[in-house]
Amino acid sequence: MLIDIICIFPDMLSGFIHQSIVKRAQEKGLVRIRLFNLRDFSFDKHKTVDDIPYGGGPGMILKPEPLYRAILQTSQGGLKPLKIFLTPQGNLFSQRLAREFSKEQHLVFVCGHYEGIDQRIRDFFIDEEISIGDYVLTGGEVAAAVVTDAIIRLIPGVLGSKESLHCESFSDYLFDYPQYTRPAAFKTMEVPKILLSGHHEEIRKWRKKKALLITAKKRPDQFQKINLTDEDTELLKDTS
Ligand code: 6GU
Repeated sequence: MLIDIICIFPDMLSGFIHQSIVKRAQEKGLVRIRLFNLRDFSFDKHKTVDDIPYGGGPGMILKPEPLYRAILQTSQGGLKPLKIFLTPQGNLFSQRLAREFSKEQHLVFVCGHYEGIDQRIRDFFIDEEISIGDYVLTGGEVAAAVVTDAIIRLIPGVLGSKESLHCESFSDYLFDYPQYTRPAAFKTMEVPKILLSGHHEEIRKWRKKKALLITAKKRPDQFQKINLTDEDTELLKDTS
């Protein structure tokens, strides 16, 4: 998979793409991330990437020509990429979208800044608009990191066995059960006895029940989407 990010502050993303699991995924050849600095696609002597809005008003707008050239550059050679503009006006990003995007061969993220980008780029060169939540960021770079992170971890082979994904039906809407590590007693606080028992089947059930209860309590909307198995229903009946 190839992920291209077009932005005006690539330094905001260079740390992210060279750390941890994202770095390892690239070293394993499972994903390649390229950062494109929009200024490199501005040909005037001041490397201008923005201008004042037609019709007046505050703020600056990213000019169409550098964006067009950068988008064209990312599309050289390969198949037609999916081009995504990051904006608070976009469709809300979700685990479902992360799964869909993780199946693409080539993604291009365009990060906005200032008051926005020239509408003609959005109308003619962008396939999808994505938002990461109902709040306003100063630019799309942080959103690009969020979306890229969520996508990369779903690419087969990216997570090692240590961090491996739960099976899909389990992970999609269900939160994790509570986790503990040593020591078994920390100050006066003890780890639930069942986890020290060595009874694997009882531990599995305890965890499943906790995960269901935590999800129901914290996110009833998500809990509604879970197809409960007979075992789940039994576990929830038992109030002990
Ligand atoms: Cl994708 N961009 C910006 N600038 N702000 C946002 C966002 C994106 N998603 C939520 N807020």
